[in-house]
Amino acid sequence: MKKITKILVANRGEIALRIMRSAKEMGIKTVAVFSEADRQALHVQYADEAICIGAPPSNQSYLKGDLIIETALKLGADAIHPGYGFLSENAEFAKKVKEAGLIFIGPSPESIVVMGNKLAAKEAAQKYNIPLVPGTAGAITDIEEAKQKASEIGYPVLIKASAGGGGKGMRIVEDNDEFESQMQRAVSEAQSSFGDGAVFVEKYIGSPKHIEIQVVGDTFGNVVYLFERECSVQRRHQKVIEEAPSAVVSPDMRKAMGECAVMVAKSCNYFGAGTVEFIVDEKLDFYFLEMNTRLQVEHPVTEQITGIDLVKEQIKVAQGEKLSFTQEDLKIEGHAIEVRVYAEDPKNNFLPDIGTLTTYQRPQGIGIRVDDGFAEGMTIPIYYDPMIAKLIAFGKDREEAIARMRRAIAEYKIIGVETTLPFCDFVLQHEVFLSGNFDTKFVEKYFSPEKLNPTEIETERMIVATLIGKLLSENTSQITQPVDTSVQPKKSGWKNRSR
Ligand code: MV4
Repeated sequence: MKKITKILVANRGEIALRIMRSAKEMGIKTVAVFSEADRQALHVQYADEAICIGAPPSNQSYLKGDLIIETALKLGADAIHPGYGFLSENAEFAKKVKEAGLIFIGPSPESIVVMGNKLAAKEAAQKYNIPLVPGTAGAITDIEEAKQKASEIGYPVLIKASAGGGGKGMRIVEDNDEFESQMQRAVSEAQSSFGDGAVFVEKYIGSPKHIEIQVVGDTFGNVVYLFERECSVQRRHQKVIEEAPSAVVSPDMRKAMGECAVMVAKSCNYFGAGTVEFIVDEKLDFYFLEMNTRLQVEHPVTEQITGIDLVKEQIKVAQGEKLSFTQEDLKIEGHAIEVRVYAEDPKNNFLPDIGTLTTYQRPQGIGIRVDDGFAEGMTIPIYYDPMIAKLIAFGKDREEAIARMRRAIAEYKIIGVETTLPFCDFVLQHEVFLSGNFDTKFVEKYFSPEKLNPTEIETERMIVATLIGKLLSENTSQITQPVDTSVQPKKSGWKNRSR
């Protein structure tokens, strides 16, 4: 067993910082790699050493696996943590890290390969009698056979790409007549996006909930589940709000899903932190969808309710330690919610709104955690994901967590870019969200931009603008008339932007 002494973090932004914090607590040195766009970034400042690896576009920096491995060797790092995104689910990279004599902080390349292929994942899960959505056992090769199968399953069906994920290469088919054309579209999309045209058919679950289970395994074959995260509030396959535990999952259902998730992990000899995704129908029947072989964006809600530092566990497992807890040691305490704060304009179809954070004041106080990678005055680069921060609220129960989150959203002051904070607040006060019983259609069904109230700051600005307007346009004899402050519009010129 070789203790890790220095970790190269092959990532940027909040997750790079998140990883370095746990490393620091463990007395492990850190190396940051960064692109030319991230010279001033917080992960660069925080690391013990930092090295520029290339131009801003990801394929010239954060995706350059060979260069990153070379850098780790040169600086004497003994392990690489890939974070999420970028190289995190690249089996080839994981293998090369290992071959270079370094530790990959994540599962084996073999686990990544199996779970990266949806058909292989379903096949592995099937051997353990995990519930799967009814569908074809393998890739479609014969169109008539596939149509026959679709009729047996019953329309609507869903055609999915085996190499896909996040909704890419998915096609809903309503009836027999459109099967062939939809299938051709799915195959060509899969081929062009993933270089693998293999597709399969599943029964289409109309309004599913998306509930996932966090698992952690060690290299001795021990695997435990760290309960569920409810991730149904999403927009175009982009998660918006995540929480743990789920309001609809009973203790029995939790145990059943947890044990299924552990078996899925065991089916591919999994070690490290991973997430097993399920869809759940109206009857609360659950079906295994896929496994994500990385640390996920929303992992903090699990950390908050279990008290487990998932990054620390990843590092311990990677250096060959046994899990220090059993399933019986784990229990849920309280309730945690995470909202993702994106530099996107929810009033304008969530258009990315990159720019400089002229004002950036984080919320504080009891039950609040902010995982971010920015500070006031920094510019959000155009090259990467526009997520500014993850805001996490924790309370003794769901109600308290929601109240804390709404208070924190009100405290969060971001000027310079539009953010998804007002949209998150809209969700948090919605009766359907408050009921706890919502599905992946929530945003589609209930959100429209008019639902957003102007923020306090915007309201103030509008009142001032209206007053000034009145004063300028009216002659002095009319000034004694009451001023109408009941303004709705938000004309673009009123926004304080520094771009
Ligand atoms: C489904 C489904 C309905 N029926 N499979 C979307 C991304 C990929 N992980 C699988 N996805 C879905 N698979 C069947 N048989 C609906 C979705 C889906 C979805 C799943 C999880 C979270 C959000 C979603 C949004 C739209 C569709």
